Amino acid sequence: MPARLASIALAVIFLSISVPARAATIEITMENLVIAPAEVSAKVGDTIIWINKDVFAHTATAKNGDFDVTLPPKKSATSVVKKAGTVEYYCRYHPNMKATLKIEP
Ligand SMILES: [Cu+2]
Repeated sequence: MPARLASIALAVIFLSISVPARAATIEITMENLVIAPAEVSAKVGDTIIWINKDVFAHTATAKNGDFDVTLPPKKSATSVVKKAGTVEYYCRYHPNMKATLKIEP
């Protein structure tokens, strides 16, 4: 009996770890004045890691004002996705750097 209880307990522990959908972490890199990937799908609650590999500063500035992340040279920053929708963003210093974030609820 104790062995059976132990296996049930293990199953409960396993389920409680694996069932909740864990928020994803998404990396977006800025290198040589290019944002990659240019289009990313995310969900509310996901974390975005912005990585600036260039030797100058960039920003990730949402056209609709939802976020504005400043990235000093060779630095990274994180932000959590809070609102659903398709957000176009760009770099304020290099307006040719553009990308899209598709956020599902
Ligand atoms: Cu830039």
